[in-house]
Amino acid sequence: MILVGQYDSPYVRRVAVSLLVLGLPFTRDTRSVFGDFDAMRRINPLGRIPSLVLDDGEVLIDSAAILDHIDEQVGPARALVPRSGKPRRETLRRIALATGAIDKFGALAYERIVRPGAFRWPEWQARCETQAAGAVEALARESWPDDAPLDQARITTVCLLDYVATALPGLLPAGRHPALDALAAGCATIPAFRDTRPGDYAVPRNT
Ligand SMILES: N[C@@H](CCC(=O)N[C@@H](CS)C(=O)NCC(=O)O)C(=O)O
Repeated sequence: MILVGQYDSPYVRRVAVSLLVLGLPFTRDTRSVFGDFDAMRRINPLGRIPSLVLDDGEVLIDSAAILDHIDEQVGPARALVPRSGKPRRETLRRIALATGAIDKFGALAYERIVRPGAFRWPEWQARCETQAAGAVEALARESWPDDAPLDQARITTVCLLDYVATALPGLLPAGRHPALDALAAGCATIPAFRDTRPGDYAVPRNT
C-alpha cells in the first residue's frame, strides 16, 4: 500500500498513525498537493490528500473512506471505531468534532497562509475560528481516561491538536484545555505518533 500525502496534513497523519498502530505495512508518496498539483490530481481527481493506493492499484480517497477500509481489513475486534451501539455513536461524535475542527482550522490556515493579504476577509476568519474553538471546547469536555484504548477518536483528536500547534501556533495555547494537553502529551510518546510528527508547515505562504 502507498499512502499519498505529507504528515503536515492531519488527515494524512491520522491514516498513517492508524496503519502503524494496526501494524499494516505501507510505503509513502510524499509529493506536495500544492507543488505537485497535476500529479496529485492524477491520483485523486480532487487534487487532495490523503489517498491510499492498494496493492492491486485501486485508489481509495478521503481519510474517512480509507479508515473504514482499514477497520474492515483488521476486523471488528481490532477496528479503531466500535462496530455498533452507543460506543460507536460516541466515537463517531468525537471524530466529527475533531474533523470539523480540522476543516475550520484548515480554512483559517489557508486564509492566513495561502490567500494574498489584500483578499482576506476578517469576518470569515473570525467565524472559522469560533466554529473550530467550539468543537475543541466540546472535545475538552469529553472524558479521556489515560488507560482507555487508542481508538480513532483519540488518534484524530491528537492529529488535530498537533496540526494547530504546527500550522497555527498560539491559537490553542498550552493550559487552555488541560485534558487535551494531557491527551496529546500521552500520545506523543507512542511510536506511531512520534514517527509521524508534522514538519514545518509546507503550504506556500502568501504575505
Ligand atoms: N475530507 C477529506 C479532507 C482532506 C483535506 O482537506 N486535505 C487537505 C490537506 S489537510 C488538502 O488536500 N488540501 C488541498 C486542497 O484542498 O486544495 C479527508 O478526510 O481526506
